[in-house]
Amino acid sequence: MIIISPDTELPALLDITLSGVAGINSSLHLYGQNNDLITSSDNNPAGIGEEIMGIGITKPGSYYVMVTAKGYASSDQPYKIMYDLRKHNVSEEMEPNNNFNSANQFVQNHMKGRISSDGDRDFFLYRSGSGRKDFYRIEVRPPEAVDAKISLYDKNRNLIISLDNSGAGGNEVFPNFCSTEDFFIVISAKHNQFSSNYYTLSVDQLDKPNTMETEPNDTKGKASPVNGGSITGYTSYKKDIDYFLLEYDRRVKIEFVIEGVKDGEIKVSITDPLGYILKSVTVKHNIQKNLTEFVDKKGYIIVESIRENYDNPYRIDLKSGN
Ligand SMILES: [Ca+2]
Ligand SMILES: [Ca+2]
Ligand SMILES: [Ca+2]
Ligand SMILES: [Ca+2]
Repeated sequence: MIIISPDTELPALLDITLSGVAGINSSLHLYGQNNDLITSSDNNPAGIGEEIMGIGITKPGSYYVMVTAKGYASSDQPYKIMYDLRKHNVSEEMEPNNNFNSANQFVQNHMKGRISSDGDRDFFLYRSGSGRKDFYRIEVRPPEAVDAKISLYDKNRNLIISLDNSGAGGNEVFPNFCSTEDFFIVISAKHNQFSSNYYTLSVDQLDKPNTMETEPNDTKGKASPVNGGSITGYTSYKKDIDYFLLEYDRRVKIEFVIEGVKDGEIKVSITDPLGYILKSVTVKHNIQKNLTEFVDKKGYIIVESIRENYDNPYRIDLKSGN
């Protein structure tokens, strides 16, 4: 039993460690005030201990730890349980946070957490609510052993997109996520991948959103409008396609001045009003290429990602002639 006294500064985080016993496959459980199970840990094979990390304690009182062994195995070798109650830092996850209702709220622009067991999912709520289009770079940097995945949900809990572009230890990035309202970020990992090391999750607002594409814009129907004489976009994920809508009141000759993606490669096409490609150019790296085409009142610019780079944008300036 762990007693949390009323003088303890709360919320706090509780870590519990169970030592291993040779030949025993143990599991560790934490129960709360009314004998309700808060969480369990059964990650490791026989002979290796278990850990329960970063459980949020918000109320004083009695908490119970239970240790069980699988099958009928027994041993006269003793085990040890250690626990530590530490101050909660607002930028650390608080378990359990395994569903929308228990999502941890972002206070600063970064969070750290752990995929602490097989199937652990960490829900975070980012409060935006400005009502206008804001753009964010969202990035998770996992520890070496973990192949992380980011899933983004709108405030009504509908999935917007899942990103799983890199392998174990690799960052997952959405360079220009657009939202006008609160959104959820869920961090998870591939089956059987967990670690007692932290990942970090950051959400940084981009400064210059006025010419930025609005994802998702991967089809004609979701094309981003072209505001003014230039557009900016990213190869936002693997095999990303970006559509931009061109609209004029007459047939116009346009020179498209394209600056490619540094350390990336894109294919830029101009289409007729129905979306059939008239002209294409491939742009490697951030070199500049020009394309001139007539747009008969309506057309599309299509930017296809050939080699993604999540750090650098492309830019296209439109110069209309006669
Ligand atoms: Ca976690
Ligand atoms: Ca979790
Ligand atoms: Ca894009
Ligand atoms: Ca796109």
